[in-house]
Amino acid sequence: MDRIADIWGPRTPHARGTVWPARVDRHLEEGVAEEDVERWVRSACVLCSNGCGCEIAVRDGRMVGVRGVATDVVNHGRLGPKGLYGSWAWANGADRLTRPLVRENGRLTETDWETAMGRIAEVSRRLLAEKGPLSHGFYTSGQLFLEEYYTLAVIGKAGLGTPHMDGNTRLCTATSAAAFKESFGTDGQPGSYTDIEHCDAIFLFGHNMPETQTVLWTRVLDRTRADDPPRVVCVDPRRTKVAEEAERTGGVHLAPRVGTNTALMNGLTRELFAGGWVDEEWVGRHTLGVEELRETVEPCTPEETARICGVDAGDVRRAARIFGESERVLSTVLQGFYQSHQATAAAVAVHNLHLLRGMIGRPGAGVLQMNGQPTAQNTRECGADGDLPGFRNWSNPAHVRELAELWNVDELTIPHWAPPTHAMQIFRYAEQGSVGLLWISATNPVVSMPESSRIRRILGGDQCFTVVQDLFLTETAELADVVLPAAGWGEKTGCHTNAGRVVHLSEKAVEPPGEARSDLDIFLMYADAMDFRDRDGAPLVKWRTPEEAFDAWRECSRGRPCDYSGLSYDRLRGPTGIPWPCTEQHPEGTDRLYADGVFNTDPEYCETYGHDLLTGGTVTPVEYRAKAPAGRAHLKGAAYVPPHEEPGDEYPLLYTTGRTVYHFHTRTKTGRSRELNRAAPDAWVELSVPDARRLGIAEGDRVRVESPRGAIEVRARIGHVREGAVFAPFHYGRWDPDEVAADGAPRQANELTMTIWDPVSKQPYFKTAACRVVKVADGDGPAPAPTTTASEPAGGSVPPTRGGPEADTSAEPTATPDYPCDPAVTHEAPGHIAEVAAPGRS
Ligand SMILES: Nc1nc2c(c(=O)[nH]1)N[C@H]1C(S)=C(S)[C@@H](COP(=O)(O)OP(=O)(O)OC[C@H]3O[C@@H](n4cnc5c(=O)[nH]c(N)nc54)[C@H](O)[C@@H]3O)O[C@H]1N2
Ligand SMILES: Nc1nc2c(c(=O)[nH]1)N[C@H]1C(S)=C(S)[C@@H](COP(=O)(O)OP(=O)(O)OC[C@H]3O[C@@H](n4cnc5c(=O)[nH]c(N)nc54)[C@H](O)[C@@H]3O)O[C@H]1N2
Ligand code: SF4
Ligand SMILES: [Mo]
Repeated sequence: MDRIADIWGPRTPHARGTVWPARVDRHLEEGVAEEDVERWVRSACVLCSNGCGCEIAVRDGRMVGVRGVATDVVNHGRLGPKGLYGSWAWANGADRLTRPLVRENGRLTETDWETAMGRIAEVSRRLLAEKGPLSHGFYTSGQLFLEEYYTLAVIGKAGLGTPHMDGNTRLCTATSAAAFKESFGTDGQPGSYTDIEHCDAIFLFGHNMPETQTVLWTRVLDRTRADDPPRVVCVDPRRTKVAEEAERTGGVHLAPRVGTNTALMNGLTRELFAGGWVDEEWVGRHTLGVEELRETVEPCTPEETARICGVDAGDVRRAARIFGESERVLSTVLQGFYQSHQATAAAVAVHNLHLLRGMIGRPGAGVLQMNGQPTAQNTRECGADGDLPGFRNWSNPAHVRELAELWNVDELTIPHWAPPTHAMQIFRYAEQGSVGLLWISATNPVVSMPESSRIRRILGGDQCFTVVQDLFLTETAELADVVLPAAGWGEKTGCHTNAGRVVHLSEKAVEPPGEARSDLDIFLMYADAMDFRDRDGAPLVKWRTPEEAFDAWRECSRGRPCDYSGLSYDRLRGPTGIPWPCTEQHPEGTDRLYADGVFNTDPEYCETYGHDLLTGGTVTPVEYRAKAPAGRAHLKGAAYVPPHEEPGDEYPLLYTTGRTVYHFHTRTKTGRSRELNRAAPDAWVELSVPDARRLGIAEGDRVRVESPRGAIEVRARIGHVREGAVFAPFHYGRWDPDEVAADGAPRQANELTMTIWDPVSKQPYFKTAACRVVKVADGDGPAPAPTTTASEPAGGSVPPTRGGPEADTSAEPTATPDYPCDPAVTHEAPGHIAEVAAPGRS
């Protein structure tokens, strides 16, 4: 089976309330047969937040393929195209970094670890002596392991004492975390993937799940293609595969104007009130703020919503009716909301819909504020995003004290006098030079941060010494002062937690190339070089191995919402990943949160006292305590305000960006997979049919797309984006494995995006800007965009996207095992699920 052509593989439809059948997907390198595989090593895929349980095939000390784990709760054996073709093949690339590099007379030159780390420690010590800890900034990832983040967080917070630490999770799931905190008191995914098996309707808000969590979408398809399908509602300005499924199931496709999500959500919320679908009794018992919310959304009639969003008022009513009349709705939310205008307000509005209907904490009724990156959850819970580890509240002195005791350091060392510095601000400090050492690990900001020309200038300047820790000499590494070669997935051991809170252990399968070292070892090496100590003069970081780091983290998480105390490496070597919280009392983990209708909003327990969603203004501890939330969730709204950059005469179109199924981010892994790269070898932009006609642009023509900040020249796909909007994939930087980019013209989507962020989550807006498009030259064939996805051409004779012979994979149905945390399995009586009452309802 060619899983480039057939992205989701064959269907295994099944009835509501029954377990998703198992099927094992497998792919081996061309020329390697099953019997050639010497070992299968347990792991979980790190090419998206789904975190599918898998095993890595090893032969002659190399990774040569992968297969799904049938007993894993996350994927029931399945893998998607990125997992099959892209998870391991990059590791064998001839261009891996194998030795540290330091800049000598302007050029990066190979050296040994002692020299490279010596140079970092020298700069670090000098800056500490001259300027103190605020001279240090760390920009990390959503792609390392838990053990690595926790170690980095301890070094930053208790060793150095700098608040300037964040992950690229700021670009990714900061809004998810912020929305959880605002509504429920702390971070933590309420829902479960098993909700797919129990729901009557699925709402996808700005989430192109068919391309970005392909295995989760397979799970959805196996319900929507059954005899009793849930209805699908899609909120996306492009006609994605979600939109097609919405049409098939009698749902709705709402295609709002880019940047108007909050207006749409306010319209839907008002309809719940107007339709009498609010569960007043439950709301009274379990929430705060319903009257304020009712007032906020009151002006947002369907007609007003339709006017702002450019959708049909009848469709707004129909979507609200589906939400209002369903007993169990599952909502998922991702970058179409998080990276767009009024991000936190829009994401919180999804919580509001669920709270108003009392639809949270029971099977089928759940929210998945998705993550994107595989380990983004760990960045957040371990505090590598600047938050305090364990979802502790930096403005609660008792929480700071707990950490000081755990780490045996002075409370005053731990930064808590102001909010942690977000990534965009850290780069501002690096631009000004007040951050004199910026340490970047496992992320490629030259391609992935907004306004690329500015990022290149910041990293290329002399005002800040930069360290880059990566697998490859990326566009970012090329600008560094020191480059550290890291071991990647499969070359080191560690844990990560998926978007559904499921924790997996990824075991080391092969040796890293040359002198590359695990990120954990690199951080430990720095801690040693700096000789960080605790209050008693003992080494601050008391672990050496991943397992010891994990055990230290378990202690740190104990008693907090993300409680790992019942987990161990041994337990994670069992048949499946396990969802936190996992404690002695709940050894199998917890499938969904808030089943008792009690939220984490108690002032002594919560992670934040909250913000005004419109302005980002903070709620003070005194104000918060006065509300006496006592475990009730917060209903919070914000009026819609127009985006900062709206189309006008000069830039008449809306510019938005995102992904394609075949590539992961800046392609350092997927660009090195022949199968994946061939399916989407170069950049493009998507235009609507009417816009293309007006501009005289045909499929495959070369076009110049300009915003006030920059320009790109790429080929045009005439496709299914809504009129007035232009969509660009953000994967393509300067690096070009096959040198297919015609003429070296700029093609990086972020040349055009803005330096601007959400007032609450501080997540930058990659999905709102104004642009213009002009034709540069006739095309010599179709755009290099896939035909199998939302990028499908609107017409014409574009050859279908295929993988070819080496893309051959297998998919074997297997007996479906018992998944311990699936409610369809644990409640023995058939039909029991339908009777599970909402918390507090019975
Ligand atoms: N194949 C693949 N999968 C991935 C990744 C990858 O790079 N490639 N990356 C992973 C990561 S880190 C992430 S964060 C996720 C992201 O996963 P998604 O959020 O699903 O992906 P995006 O393409 O960024 O954006 C989703 C949709 O938002 C829509 N959109 C654009 N503007 C707006 C708007 O104003 N309003 C609304 N409602 N929608 C809008 C776009 O049309 C797009 O279809 O994917 C993860 N999975
Ligand atoms: N315009 C636009 N821009 C966007 C987005 C968008 O939708 N539109 N999405 C944003 C989002 S959601 C995200 S998540 C970011 C992603 O942006 P980036 O994080 O910059 O993207 P990646 O290409 O995943 O970069 C990860 C880097 O880590 C390296 N790496 C992988 N594994 C390891 C490891 O184990 N150790 C070390 N040291 N290095 C490793 C890889 O080689 C790669 O260079 O992009 C953001 N930028
Ligand atoms: S869905 Fe995500 S985690 Fe699963 S195989 Fe695909 S890329 Fe990997
Ligand atoms: Mo992301």
